[in-house]
Parts: sequence; structure tokens; C-alpha cells
Amino acid sequence: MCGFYLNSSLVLKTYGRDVEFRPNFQTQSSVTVKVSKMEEMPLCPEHPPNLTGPFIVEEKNVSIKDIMSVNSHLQEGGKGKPENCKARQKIAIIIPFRNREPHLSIWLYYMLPFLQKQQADFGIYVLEQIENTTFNRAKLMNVGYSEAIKDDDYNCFIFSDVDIIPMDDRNLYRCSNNPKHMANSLDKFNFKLPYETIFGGIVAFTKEQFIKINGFSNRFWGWGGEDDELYNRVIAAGMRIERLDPQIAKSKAILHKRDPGNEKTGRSFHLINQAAIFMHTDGLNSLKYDVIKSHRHKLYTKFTVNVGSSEKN
Ligand code: UDH
Ligand code: MN
Repeated sequence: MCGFYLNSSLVLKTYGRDVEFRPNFQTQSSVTVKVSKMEEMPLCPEHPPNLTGPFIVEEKNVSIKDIMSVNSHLQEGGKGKPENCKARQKIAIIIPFRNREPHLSIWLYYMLPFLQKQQADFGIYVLEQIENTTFNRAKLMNVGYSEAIKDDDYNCFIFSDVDIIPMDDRNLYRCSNNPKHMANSLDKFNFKLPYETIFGGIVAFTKEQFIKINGFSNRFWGWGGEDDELYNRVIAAGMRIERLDPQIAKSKAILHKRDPGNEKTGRSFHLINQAAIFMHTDGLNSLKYDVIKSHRHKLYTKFTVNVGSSEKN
């Protein structure tokens, strides 16, 4: 037992500091006292108190070792939570990935301190697709969701490209009453929407919202279309999308060449307008994949997966 009675209240030594706690009832059971203490932790404020607004995002060479040294208090697997309050949401960040180590380092360099400043309770999941298969961003998102819910009791899922980084810490990485488009103010598009229904880059869904649309389509191979299909699922499910004020949502999209294995084929584009029909049978409920390797790094949890290839689907 880590507490003792003092002046009829209880002082608990937790997280290296004293917490005074006045039980409502008399008990000698240390288990009951500890559980009550956890319940006693206040909810975090809606607006995290220490935000500072805009900051500059630079494309720099950062080593994972350096990022680890400033994030030593994270739990294995890239998990963090506020020390002094209970977060309102438990957030899994899902990142589709292949051969983008320098981008992942920059993302982690900025995002780990950012999420902690926002008092987020979070876990980072990197979904790596194996070599020599056409990239399937949307299917990796579904895999990320499926693995994350097995790992922890998340209720908010932020699906993010590895190369987009917010430039203002008031851009809260949280879920909303409706699915949220978060990459609505990118430097590469002059901080404007290229078209009104764009829903790519970064999106946030509560668990209920994501289940309601049966996740992403698994049938978009190569670059493009899966995000527009996702938008149509949201509308077909009777929801709408939300976006933050573009001033606050300003983000940097790292410029790069098209990756090999992620060419625009356009072969699935005809599916975009059939979302309302296929969303019932193509998505989380038809997802098949094999985990080839899983790895808990200090800064993230990585699953290397075989999601198959377009020929078989
Ligand atoms: N991704 C990878 N590896 C790949 C392909 C994609 O990690 O080989 C992931 C990554 O998270 C990336 C996301 O999938 O951020 C989306 O892919 P993308 O970055 O290729 O998409 P974007 O819309 O592509 O940025 C633009 C194509 C580049 C055209 C260059 C013309 N000037
Ligand atoms: Mn990109």
C-alpha cells in the first residue's frame, strides 16, 4: 500500500508527488483505495492550458536516437498520456508506410511533443506494407484500426499520411461529433481546399463513426481515389464532415517524388461513386491481411503486413 492516513484524509504517493484524497467511506482495503484514486483523477480541460499557437516546421535530418532522448517518458510502442488528468479521448494514430524513414523521423520529432502538449492519451501505429506489391493506403488504414483496437481501448482514430505535419498546436488532434478532415490547410495548396469534398491526408473518426461506414474500401490500389470514396461513405451514412478554421489547421506537406509501387492506375476510380452500395460489403467486414512482423519501438508500434495484391482482388 502506498498511502497513509493523515488528519482523517489520505495521502497517496503516486507519480512521484503527493495526492490528497478524502474517501467517502471507510475502508481498509488498499485495492479499493487505489481504484478510487484513479477515479479521482480530474478530467483534462477541453482546452489544454499550455498551447502556444503557430510554430515553424522544418524538413530536417533528425535521428531516432535524438527523438528518443527527448521523449524518454513515453511508454514502449509510442504511447503517452497526461500525468495529472484523465484525457477525454483515447487516440490511436494510424500511419500508412513504406520506405519513408526520413519522413517518419520528422513526423515523430514534431508530433510526439505536440501530442503531449495537447494532453493527449495516444498510441502511434505504423502500418508498413511489404515490398513488391502495389501500395494500398486505405487497406493499411483498416489494418491499423483492426490492430489498434486489439491493443488498447481506443475511441478515436486519426488516420494520417506520414508526410503532413501541423504548424499550430491549437490544431487539436481529437475526434469530433462528425468525421473530421484535418489536412484542409496545406502549404502545398496555399492553405486552401483544392476542391470542397477533398477528404485526404489526415482524417479523424470516432470508433462509432468508423464502424458506421465499415472503414475504408480495401479495393483502391496505387495512388488516389480512396479518399474521395471515403467521403462518399460518410455522406451515405448520413454524416457530414467537419474542418477546423484554416488558419489554425495550417500544415506542412513535405514535397517528394511519387513512390515506386504507388503509381496512379485509376483502375478503382469507378468505385468512388458506388460507395453507398459497396460500403456494406467492402471494408472492415471484408478485410484480410497477414501480419508478417510486429515491433514495439520506443516511439511507435509497427506492423509489417501483407495486404495482398490487386490481381487477387
Ligand atoms: N506512403 C508510403 N510509402 C509509399 C507510398 C505511400 O509510406 O511508397 C504513405 C505515406 O504515409 C504517404 C501516404 O502513403 O504520406 C500517401 O502517399 P503519397 O505521399 O505518395 O501521396 P501524395 O498525395 O502523393 O502526397 C503525391 C504524389 C507525388 C507526385 C509528385 C509530383 N510532383
Ligand atoms: Mn505525400
